[in-house]
Amino acid sequence: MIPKSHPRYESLLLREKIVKAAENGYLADSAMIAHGRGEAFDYLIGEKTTYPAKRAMYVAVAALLLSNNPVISVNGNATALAIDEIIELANAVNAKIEINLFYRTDERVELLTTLYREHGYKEILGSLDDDIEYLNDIKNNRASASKTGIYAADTILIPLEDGDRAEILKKSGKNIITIDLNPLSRTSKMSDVSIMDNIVRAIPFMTKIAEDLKTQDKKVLIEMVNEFDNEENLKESIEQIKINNK
Ligand code: PTJ
Repeated sequence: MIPKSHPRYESLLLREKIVKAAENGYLADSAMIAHGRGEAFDYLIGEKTTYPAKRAMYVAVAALLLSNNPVISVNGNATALAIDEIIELANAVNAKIEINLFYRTDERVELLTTLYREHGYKEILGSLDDDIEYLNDIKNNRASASKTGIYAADTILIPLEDGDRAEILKKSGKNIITIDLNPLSRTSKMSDVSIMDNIVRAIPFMTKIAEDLKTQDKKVLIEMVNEFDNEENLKESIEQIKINNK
């Protein structure tokens, strides 16, 4: 039990979630390395949501609301840190949720499917009995996608995604949104909208934004998406790291 008075309480709580998920068997072997990298970047931004991240979140939610078939792709780390919040966001923007693992094993897929169902999300895609297709005709796990989910999606939110998979998704013509604390990652650079923030802060904030943007005129949302420049926003995100550490 971590005392609330501990100066690194929030961060240690997230570590505990990751450790527990590893014990439960649904994390990738390298999940802790990925988490540690995220922690380091979060430290550099002062563990706070920056202005460019907020701007990217508004654009991301607008894009999700404008989409015909938006999908949130989930892996072990994202699930361990924010399963209930992901389900809430999916409901708020009317998106599907699909399990899509970089290090895919049937056992992990099965454990994650059960977990989402236990948390009240019955229609989880990417389960073992789902209909799978391959993106860009690449017949490997990296390119596998649910026929009614990612395969048919126009916009996909890919939090904490590996660069190889992000590239395959991008090449298949999808509109890609990522949440990645590393603004220099291939995934961040390749995405249409990159949110440099911790998934535990970003997802609940995006759900709040969705409640606000849902009442807006469609034209306003289109304008928000069209005016956004991801490269410029990433530069500003990197600038925030410098400003925070002066
Ligand atoms: O469950 P699987 O098999 O799909 O595997 C999941 C991981 C995350 C292990 C896999 O996708 C992977 O190896 O990813 P990478 O290449 O390590 O990239 C993950 C990115 O997420 C890195 O750029 C990290 O900085 C970032 N990251 C880690 N924790 C967080 C984060 N971004 C936002 N919030 C976090 N809490």
